[in-house]
Amino acid sequence: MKKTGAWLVRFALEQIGVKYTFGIPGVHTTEIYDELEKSGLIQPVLVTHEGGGAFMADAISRTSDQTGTLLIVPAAGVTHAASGIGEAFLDGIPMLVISGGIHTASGKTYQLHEMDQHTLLAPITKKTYKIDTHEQIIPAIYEAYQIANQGEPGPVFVEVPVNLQLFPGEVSQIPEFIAEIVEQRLDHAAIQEAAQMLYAAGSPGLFLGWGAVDASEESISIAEFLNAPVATTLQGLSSFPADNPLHTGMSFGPAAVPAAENAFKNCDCMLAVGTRFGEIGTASYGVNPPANLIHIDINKKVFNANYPAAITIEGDAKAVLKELFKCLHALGKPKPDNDVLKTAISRDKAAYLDEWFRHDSNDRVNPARFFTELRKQLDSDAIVVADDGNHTFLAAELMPIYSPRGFISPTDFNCMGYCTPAVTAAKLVNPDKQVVGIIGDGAFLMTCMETLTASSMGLGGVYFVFSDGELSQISQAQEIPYNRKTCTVLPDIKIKGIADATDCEFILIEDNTACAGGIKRALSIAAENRPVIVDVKIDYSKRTRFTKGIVKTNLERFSMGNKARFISRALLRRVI
Ligand SMILES: Cc1ncc(C[n+]2csc(CCOP(=O)(O)OP(=O)(O)O)c2C)c(N)n1
Ligand SMILES: [Mg+2]
Repeated sequence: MKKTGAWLVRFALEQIGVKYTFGIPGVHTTEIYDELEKSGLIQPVLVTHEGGGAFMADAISRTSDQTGTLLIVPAAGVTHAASGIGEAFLDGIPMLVISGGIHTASGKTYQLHEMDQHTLLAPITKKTYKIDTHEQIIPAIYEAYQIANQGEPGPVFVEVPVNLQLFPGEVSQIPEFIAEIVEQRLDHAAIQEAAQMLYAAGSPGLFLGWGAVDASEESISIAEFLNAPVATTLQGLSSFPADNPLHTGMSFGPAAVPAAENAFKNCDCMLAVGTRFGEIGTASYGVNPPANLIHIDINKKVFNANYPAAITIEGDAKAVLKELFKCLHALGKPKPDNDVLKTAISRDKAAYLDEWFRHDSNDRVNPARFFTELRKQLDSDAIVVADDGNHTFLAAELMPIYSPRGFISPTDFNCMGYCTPAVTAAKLVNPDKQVVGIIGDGAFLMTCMETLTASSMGLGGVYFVFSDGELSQISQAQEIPYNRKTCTVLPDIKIKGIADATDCEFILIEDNTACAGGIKRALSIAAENRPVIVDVKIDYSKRTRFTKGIVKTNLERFSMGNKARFISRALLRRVI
């Protein structure tokens, strides 16, 4: 039978359950876009920039069971989208990237949008496909979808040349999609050994990354059985509920919140799940896990990469932890819960919060007051999205997260501009949940136009812009060594003007007294499906534990000579 390539793409995307595609059409994709217009199952979403589109596809994958999908033009669309594809790749997020391709039978070169997209995308995708025939389209898309979701998830790219899309070609069959079930083989001996090591430990602890996000029930059972404290990475913040008394907070080393730092001081056996011990997750490799490190991950490449592990277990976190809990149970009674640990955790958390409350924010919004009020008003299953900057670490330290996948942020690729599009997309696939973004003013400038996508689609996300007038995470890092802020002070921005331009509601929160009312109004407007941009005049004069911790860790690592050079330059600049 004969089918156009565009029809085959649509059929395949419908089969794998794609509900939305993100992108901007061009001459190399209009045929597919026209097909999607006919689809009752897929809605193509027009974005304002493919970079935003890629962050939107990423957020779909992080906050729903769908695989975020891009439909973009070759070259210019792909390079724009590359930031979001890179973020998904380094953060282990499934994504399907479909682009058009240049005409493969015209006999011409120097075509519009002609470039080798595969070489560009190879380092930030799990696999790329260049389609040559109509027959390949459906199987390639099915395979791309499976690869994106199997093992450690990530983006997969498929290029469909425009001539195949436009013109009918012969296909021998139109196969339906049948998901391939990959049989899990668990390493029972290693799991048994891990259970014994944990059970014998005097002070075990859990460290959870994003890879453990769908295994929080199992993590809770194990933590409670062992009466062990639980810390998370930044990306894994939602892997363990912050209202569980064993939850300590982000990280466990010198850049950790005090509850975690103290609870892990004597940790003699660590169960690390779904984390690569990457630079952000370890606060610049400032953590010091015990020799008895048990590392569980779906990707065996992460084992022993940065920290040696005593036991490594390759596999899906949920399946391995289920089995581990069974083994622990078989070893004996749960460890006694004498409340000492839990009391210390809650005392440390309260003291840290109090330290923030007592900080004088000088007529601006105190971050702890803001997040405490936000937590009070949000539902427990609300989704909090962060961007990358000082605001991210403030959120991580001061905003308790209660539900799995209830916090997402661009972590290892660390790409600013993530939050605004991600809020829009997370709201699209979670219409019944509150979705709020915490966005630095610098990051907001990069992708704020995706609030237009929200207003045009009637999506009530709340965009809290932390207006401090600086690229603060960097300007803070410049302060001591350079004593000047080269290129990190932002020009004056009228956030309200952006809200007007994109047809969003606007709220100003100028000081602590405006927090409760401003947040309440924002959430109630959003509940009516109207996006709201909130200009929060935040106070950044108090540093996070994370920032203080990484500065210390990095400085300590400098050689004596370099330390002296940096310190003398800093002193000299202060004198001059
Ligand atoms: C695309 C990109 N460019 C630059 C950086 C470097 N960077 C990391 S955090 C940061 C500051 C972000 O400023 P803002 O969005 O205002 O957040 P704040 O730190 O002030 O909360 C910068 C410039 C980055 N991570 N990503
Ligand atoms: Mg800022």
